[in-house]
Amino acid sequence: MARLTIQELEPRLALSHAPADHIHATLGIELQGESISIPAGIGLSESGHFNPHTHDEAGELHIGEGGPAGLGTQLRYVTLGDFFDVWRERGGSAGSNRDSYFSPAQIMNYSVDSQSAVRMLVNGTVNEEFHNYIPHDGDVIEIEFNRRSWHNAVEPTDVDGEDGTTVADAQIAIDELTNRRFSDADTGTVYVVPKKFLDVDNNSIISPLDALLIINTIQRRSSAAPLSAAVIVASETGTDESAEDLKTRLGNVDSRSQDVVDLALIQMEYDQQEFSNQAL
Ligand SMILES: [Ca+2]
Ligand SMILES: [Ca+2]
Repeated sequence: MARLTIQELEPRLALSHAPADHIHATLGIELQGESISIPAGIGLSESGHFNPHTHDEAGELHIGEGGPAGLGTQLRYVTLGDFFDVWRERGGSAGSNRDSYFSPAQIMNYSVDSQSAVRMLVNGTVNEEFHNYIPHDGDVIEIEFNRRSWHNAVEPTDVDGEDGTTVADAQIAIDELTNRRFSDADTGTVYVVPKKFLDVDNNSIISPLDALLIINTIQRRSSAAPLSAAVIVASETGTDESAEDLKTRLGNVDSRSQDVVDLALIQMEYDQQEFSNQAL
């Protein structure tokens, strides 16, 4: 009898629903601080529906509402991994998403490496069952992919960890200085969970100097002459010309690379922001 008592304490026996019961759980996915949308109609098609599936864009998973679990033929408890399988292979009216994968090593098209981590929260508590987790009715499930550090030890000016150092990295740094989504506006102190490699100089705050270091890196790599010409043209235009108009005009001046034109616009944006009162 003692053995029976132990079995009753196993988590799977604590489930309050049967495999075919119609239950709901809400799923949210955040990759480096950006929420990704989970479309309506995943797993729904004219020929039938898969289990689980979605009816709206709120991330609500409808579970147990039809036949077998996931892509298989068995009637069993649905796991979170089943949802990603359905989204990837049987997207239905939402369309299949070829990036739909989830495991401790990967979320969507982001692979976990020494500089990143994937974390799953169920109703606010860390859960390490990942794709094997069997959702309960009313669960709120959050999956996050984040950096382990605010600083990119491999290439400090590569803020997003993609494609090396580009104008996109400078734009991300300036956006953070402007909007302060991940750091304190007065002190530059970063929040707890790293989202991007925004701390270029690794001093534990995000300041205008971090953005400047990125701009300088791109500038060093670009051809100096056309760059300074582009910046002069940019600075002479004043502020009443829209960025799009300026971009077109700069692009027409000569065959300057798009990178140079983009950088000139970034520098204009940087100069126009009131960053001088922020902590360096
Ligand atoms: Ca980059
Ligand atoms: Ca810094």
